[in-house]
Amino acid sequence: MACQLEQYGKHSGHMTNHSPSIVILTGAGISAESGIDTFRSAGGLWEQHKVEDVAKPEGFARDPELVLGFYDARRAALAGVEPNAAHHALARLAAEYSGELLLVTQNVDDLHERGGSPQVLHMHGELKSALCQSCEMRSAWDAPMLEAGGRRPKCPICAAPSLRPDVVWFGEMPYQMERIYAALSACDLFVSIGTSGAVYPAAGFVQEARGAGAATLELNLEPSEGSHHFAEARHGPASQLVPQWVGEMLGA
Ligand code: BJW
Repeated sequence: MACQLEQYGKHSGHMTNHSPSIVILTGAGISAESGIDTFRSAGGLWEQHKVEDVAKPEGFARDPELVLGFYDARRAALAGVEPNAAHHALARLAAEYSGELLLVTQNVDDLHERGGSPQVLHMHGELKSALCQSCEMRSAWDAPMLEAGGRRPKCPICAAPSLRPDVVWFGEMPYQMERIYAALSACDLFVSIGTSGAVYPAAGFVQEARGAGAATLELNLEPSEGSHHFAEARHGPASQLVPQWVGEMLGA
């Protein structure tokens, strides 16, 4: 472990005698080998649906049934997929690493949690959460939001039939940004896993961390749009790269 931590410490203005603090950002690529479609790959979600139809508030206002059906199908599909070696490796890191670790995911699936990660910050929301547009409260949700005959289920809190998926669409503010930026400005190492770097503000995290003196590492199938911002980049499947990197960090 010492060797790997010293390597990151060398770059870091924050490095003292403590274990380096790490911020990890994950994207759709980490769940690809579990069988969940990414967005921008060939055959990915944006080839099957127009972004403006299903991932913008205006699309939901125009055709709520289309959007609810899109998210109902993705929520139902979670029952048929399992976390892969990359999710399990990050859970192992959380359990065995002595320094501070913040796991931020852009993913709305629950594979980090099911892989054993104890704390996951879902900056783009979660499929298994409903947001009521009447009372603005959130509820755990594992059922369809579009029922037979086009009926909409009631909010468990205020009973209005006004639920929407608790996800962040384009033009909306991602969740917990203050906490994320605070962690980025204080971390020694920023690691980005399985994300194309096409969507802000997540795509700007590497520059934020690097500007604050952190070492930066990309683990992705191929160079991302922001690959050149990273001090180090490793390319290949997450199920191989992530366990290997975690092993290096833990010295085993
Ligand atoms: C593998 C692999 C394997 C495959 N192993 N790797 C600045 C500049 C320009 C524009 C903007 C800007 N700031 C804001 C904007 C506007 C906009 C934006 O970014 N637009 C872009 C089109 C340019 N951003 C927003 O509107 C955001 N809000 C916002 O900015 O609020 C204001 C604000 C201001 C200041 C500070 C903070 C906020 C909101 C963005 C919401 C994105 N929502 C979605 C949908 C969520 C719900 C859902 O899931 O349906 O989030 S869109 C979609 O893209 C989803 C994802 O989380 C997100 C990122 O996708 P991701 O994860 O990177 O997936 P892919 O498919 O793109 O890439 C997968 C990668 O994995 C690839 O590289 C593969 O190679 C790799 N891979 N298999 C390892 N086995």
